[in-house]
Amino acid sequence: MPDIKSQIESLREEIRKHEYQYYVLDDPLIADADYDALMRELISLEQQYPELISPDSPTQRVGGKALEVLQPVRHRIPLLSLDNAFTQADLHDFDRRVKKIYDQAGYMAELKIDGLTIALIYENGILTRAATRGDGTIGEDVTLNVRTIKSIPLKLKQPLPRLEVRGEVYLPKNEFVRLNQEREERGERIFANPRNAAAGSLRQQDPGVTAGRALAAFIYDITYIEGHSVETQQEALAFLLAQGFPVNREASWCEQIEEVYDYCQRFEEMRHTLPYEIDGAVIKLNAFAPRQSLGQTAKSPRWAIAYKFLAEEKETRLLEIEINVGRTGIIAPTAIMEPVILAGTTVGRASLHNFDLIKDKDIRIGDLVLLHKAGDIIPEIIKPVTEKRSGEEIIITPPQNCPACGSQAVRFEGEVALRCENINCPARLKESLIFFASRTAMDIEGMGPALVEQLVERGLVREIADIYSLDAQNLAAIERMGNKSAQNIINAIEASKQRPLHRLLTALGIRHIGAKTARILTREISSMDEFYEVSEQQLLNIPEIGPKMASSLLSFFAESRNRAGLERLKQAGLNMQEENIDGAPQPLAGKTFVLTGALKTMGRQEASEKIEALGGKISSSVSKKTSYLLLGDEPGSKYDKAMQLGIAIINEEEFLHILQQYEQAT
Ligand code: 1X8
Repeated sequence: MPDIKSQIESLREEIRKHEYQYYVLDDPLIADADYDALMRELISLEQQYPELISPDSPTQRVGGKALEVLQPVRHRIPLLSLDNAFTQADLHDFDRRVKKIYDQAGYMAELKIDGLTIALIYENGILTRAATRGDGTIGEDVTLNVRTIKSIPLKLKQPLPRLEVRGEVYLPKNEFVRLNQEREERGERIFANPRNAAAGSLRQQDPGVTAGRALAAFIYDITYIEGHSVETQQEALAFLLAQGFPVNREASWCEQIEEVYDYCQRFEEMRHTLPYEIDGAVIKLNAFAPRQSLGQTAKSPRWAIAYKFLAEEKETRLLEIEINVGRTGIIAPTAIMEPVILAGTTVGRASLHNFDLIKDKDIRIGDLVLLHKAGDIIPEIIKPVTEKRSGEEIIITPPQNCPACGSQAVRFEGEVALRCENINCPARLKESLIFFASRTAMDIEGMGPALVEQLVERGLVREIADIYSLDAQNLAAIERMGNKSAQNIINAIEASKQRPLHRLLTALGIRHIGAKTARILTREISSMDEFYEVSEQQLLNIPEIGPKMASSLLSFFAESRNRAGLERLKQAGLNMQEENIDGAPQPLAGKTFVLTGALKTMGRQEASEKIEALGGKISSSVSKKTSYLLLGDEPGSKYDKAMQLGIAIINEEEFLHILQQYEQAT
């Protein structure tokens, strides 16, 4: 038994180390699959010896029952807010006030993360409580939810008697975009910005929901410590990092306030290139000693200040509303506006998501509207500028019918979206075809939106399988299409018949079954015939497949219209098998590639697919396990890392050569 106990504990240490490397340092030492294997081993041991399970085990992040309501907690040390600075002069004022009390300057300039403030308490090195800021005095207990955030340590490197820290939980920009896309497809309300999305995710009653949201965190302050002493903010950040906390790496020591101002300007300019949203910088007197004597105002300390960036908002005119029908039948309004430059790009369109939102915000055609970018990326109308109305503005009403096919627009209970339910709707058909032919799906070159529009308008394609009945003559009849291009497209269509099953499965656009899931499915279920027969249990036995995906697949294959469509595709000669099922060559099996910089002949996605098709793996960062670093133009820090570790570095030409060598075989 002591043996098992220490075996389990050392396995946990190993896993914690890899989580730290991956989530905090962004520098994994092992491949995902190897990490998964360690986790499985630990889970299996803990199943055999349940008495040895402890709450700080990496397996215990998601646990506990869904709560009725979040419990209020009082902060022992109130969480103060910060005074704001907006100009260089404000920073100088701050500097003067500080220097009156403490003459040796020296500041830490840090990024101000636009997230949700949390306070964490560790007792004897174990995370015992996490609370939201609330009003600064009373917050909410979100311990179970915070435990699901992988970068937050459940156990510190050192078992300090007591440590209280403060930080920000946030949703990375790309996760925000993904989450909203998903919600929109499901007809659900979308989050206005990553901050709201993070708040909504953290204040969940069910930690299982939080765990699915890919929240991240930065910890930036020690509010109380026992068993160790820190004298400066710089030391504090280093100490936090060493204890396993995610610490933002952009913090910078500045001797003078001028440097602080440079820092603020630099990050105001490059804020859009960061993967998370920031709304300013936080400037802290580096030394802790004078904090006491500097004291605080009613609600803010005098030793720190927040430099706020200008909100990037612009006014522009709403010209008209375009109504689009998506692949899944969702009827969504888009605002067409006079183009303006916003956060570095020209913006002339913004999704309005649904008609409830237009009504709630009272947006009218002809309005001047205030525009910003949600999550720093997605253009969004904040509100109409009602003071500047002329009275001529036109109120927008939801359509009664699908704008493309005229069938009645319906709204399901609990959804905000309007939908067209006609699966033969030409607008839905067009979107389905564009998706079917797209690069991640059947990859039919030349079959983009313009051609699809023509094919559907001319009645040449009424359902997906019709693509495979087209001939060069049909196509040549289309305006501005020469014989040559017609023939090229026919060749591309012909070539698509040989695509592996996972691409066809992706192309069908079944809800919840994207490219990645399709690949996972076809590893286990390798022919279309098997999909016809598959049971729910069989699907659920695949670890990555959840009940929503399973039920979506089953209902797709149960629908006779879908089966008839698939039958026509089969008759047309489409491959209905996954490649490599009977040991087709996988020459790159066991090799891990990391890509850096841009390639000339193909996109990163395409390069990744090609590597995977040959059995290789893609990893996002260089580690000892990397077999090759594929070097494109303007490589980043991965190059230096690979040099350091002595990883084989190949250029694009060499990569193409490897592909050529093997590709014929598969
Ligand atoms: C709020 C924030 C602080 C920091 C980063 N992001 C924030 N949202 C930081 O100190 N680096 S400090 C702070 C506060 O004290 N209200």
